[in-house]
Amino acid sequence: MSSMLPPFVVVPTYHELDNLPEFTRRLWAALPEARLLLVDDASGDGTPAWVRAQPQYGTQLFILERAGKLGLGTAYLAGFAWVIERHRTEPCGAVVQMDADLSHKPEAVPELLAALQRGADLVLATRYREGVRVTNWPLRRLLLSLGGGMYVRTLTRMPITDPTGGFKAFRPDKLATLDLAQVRCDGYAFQIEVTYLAWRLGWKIDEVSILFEDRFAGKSKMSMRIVREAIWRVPWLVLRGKVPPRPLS
Ligand SMILES: Nc1nc2c(ncn2[C@@H]2O[C@H](COP(=O)(O)OP(=O)(O)O)[C@@H](O)[C@H]2O)c(=O)[nH]1
Ligand SMILES: [Mg+2]
Repeated sequence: MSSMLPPFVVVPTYHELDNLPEFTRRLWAALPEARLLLVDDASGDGTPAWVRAQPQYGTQLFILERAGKLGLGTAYLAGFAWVIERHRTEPCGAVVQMDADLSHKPEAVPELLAALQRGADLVLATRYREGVRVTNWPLRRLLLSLGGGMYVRTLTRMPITDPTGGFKAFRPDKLATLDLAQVRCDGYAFQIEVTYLAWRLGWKIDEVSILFEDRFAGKSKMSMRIVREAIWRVPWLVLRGKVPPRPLS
């Protein structure tokens, strides 16, 4: 890890203030140099004020404020664009995406970064490669996630054990070449869409096993709308994939 530039971590937040002190403490304990960008959708819980009161604000901690709840997918797209722009003048070693709720453990980030250093372009944290490594999740959430993964593998043929996961690390130069303007999905499907675009472009994708725990505080923003979106978007992605995605020159 020694030779790697600090990573930039992008975290969309919607009502996650109760998780942020613990999340940031553990992130910087695991990776003292990491930069963190929160993309907050007007949570109304004081997230921006909390961010500005932190000693790391402006050097390691940044916030992108959006006007309202505009969705996880567009939050990531805005965050990626911001980080890639900054990467041009102040390079980072990786772009990491994860939830704020501590389901994705900050302590696992170094393992994702190590896989990038071994040559992967995109590293996916997987809950399902070594059996089922999920704790405290309602059975219906687990079955939905396992069934969703099977659905994605069957339709897309991607050999990925956990294609709906939201904990990933990208090689920044690679992410900068991805045509994110064509991304249409927002919830779970967003995670699938980005991985599918990368896979179709022949990126080297690795999976790293993690233990996933249900969120530390607050409520999930998962909804039936997100499930319905994923159900129809996966075959849609495959059909669109018949036309090869264009890398940006
Ligand atoms: N900015 C923003 N963040 C969101 C939105 N929806 C969810 N999030 C955040 O995205 C992450 C994943 O959402 P979460 O509720 O944990 O989904 P789950 O892990 O599938 O139950 C969390 O950090 C949420 O706060 C949104 O519309 N806008
Ligand atoms: Mg979560």
